[in-house]
Formats: sequence, structure tokens, C-alpha cells
Amino acid sequence: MNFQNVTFERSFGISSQLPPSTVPEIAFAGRSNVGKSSLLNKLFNRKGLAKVSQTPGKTATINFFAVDGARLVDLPGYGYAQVAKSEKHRWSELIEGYFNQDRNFALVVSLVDIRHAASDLDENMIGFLQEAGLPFAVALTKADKLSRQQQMKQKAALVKQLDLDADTPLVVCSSANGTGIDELRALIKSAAL
Ligand SMILES: Nc1nc2c(ncn2[C@@H]2O[C@H](COP(=O)(O)OP(=O)(O)O)[C@@H](O)[C@H]2O)c(=O)[nH]1
Ligand SMILES: [Mg+2]
Repeated sequence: MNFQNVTFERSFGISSQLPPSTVPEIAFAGRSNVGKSSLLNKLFNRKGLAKVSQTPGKTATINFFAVDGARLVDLPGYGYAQVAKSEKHRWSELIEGYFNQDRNFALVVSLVDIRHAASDLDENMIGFLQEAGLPFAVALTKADKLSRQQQMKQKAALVKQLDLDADTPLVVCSSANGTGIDELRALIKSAAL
């Protein structure tokens, strides 16, 4: 998979609009502001691929990107407190709608901020992936904000809190300094085969 060959496909505001899944899909999920757009841009070396936003809580959409026989799925960021009820409803409709469809789920990359305990919504997301038996990996974002020692400590705490199996890939990463990016690329590549 050549990560340079990525192109934006389309945004969807309602799950019934999603086209059938014809290629392996690698989906990215995480709370609003966790660093999802930054990570996508870093993984694919494209600054403006996914918009990096300082103001979270914009209209929820699912964004599809095509890359060499696979598809990247940018799921709407969850958990932004200030959004209206109607928007929260849209968010859950999209996420649940996506996962309830018969799709080629190659990998779900679940993003969690390494600096903090996982939120209830992070726990729900990962609990759902575990129960559904979907292939997933956890990316701990913004590692550059912590020392190596703090990273190790937080990693262990999050493994415990989220009850992660030893075989769940866990990648400490940073879009700011590139930590974990190659490791994440390798996981995506092998999942898409
Ligand atoms: N220090 C640091 N800041 C980051 C990193 N990734 C994202 N950010 C910042 O976190 C904020 C939210 O990032 P964004 O990618 O828009 O998050 P999203 O809402 O999950 O898409 C922005 O101010 C980013 O510059 C990272 O790896 N390190
Ligand atoms: Mg974003």
C-alpha cells in the first residue's frame, strides 16, 4: 500500500448513504480533539487531507478516503460536550449505522489521548469493539506531551482501565514528532492485505 496514493472520496451525513463496502476498510475513531485529523495527515503525509481543527464539534460526518485498494474511514469525533442533542443523535446514528452494516472491517484504530484516563465514551467505544470481536488497535495520541517515563506509566494504566488483551496492538504515537507513525502504517498495511 502506497500511502501517497490517498484521495478523498466523499463525506456522508447519514449512514444509509454509505456505499457498499467493496474493499478492506480501516476506520479511525476517537473523541473530538484527540488528534485524529492530525494523525491521518501525518500517516498520509498530507497536511490538508483531514482538516485539523481547533474548534471541535463541527457537523458530524463520516469521511471516506481511497488508498491503493483499501479505504480509510474517518468516523465523527465523539464526546464534545457543547454540541446540540440533534448533533449527538446524528453522531450515534452515523457510528452505529456504520458498524451495523455488513462491511469489510479490516481494522479499527481507536484513538485515546495518552495524557489522561480514558473517558466513558472511550470505554464504550473500545468495549463495543471487544464485544463485537472486531479487529482493532489502540493509538495513544499526543505522546510528545509526556516524558518517556510518563508514557510508560500512562500506557500501563490505560491497558488496565480498558482491559486490553496482550494481542491488541497498542501504539504510542505523536503527530508532532512522528513517534509510532511507521508502526501504525505497518499495522494498517497488514490489515488491508
Ligand atoms: N502536541 C501535540 N498536539 C497534537 C497532536 N495531535 C493533535 N494535536 C493538537 O490537538 C488539537 C486537535 O487536533 P485534531 O487533529 O484537530 O483532532 P481531532 O478533533 O481528533 O481531529 C490541535 O490543536 C492539534 O494541533 C500531537 O501528536 N501532539
Ligand atoms: Mg478532526
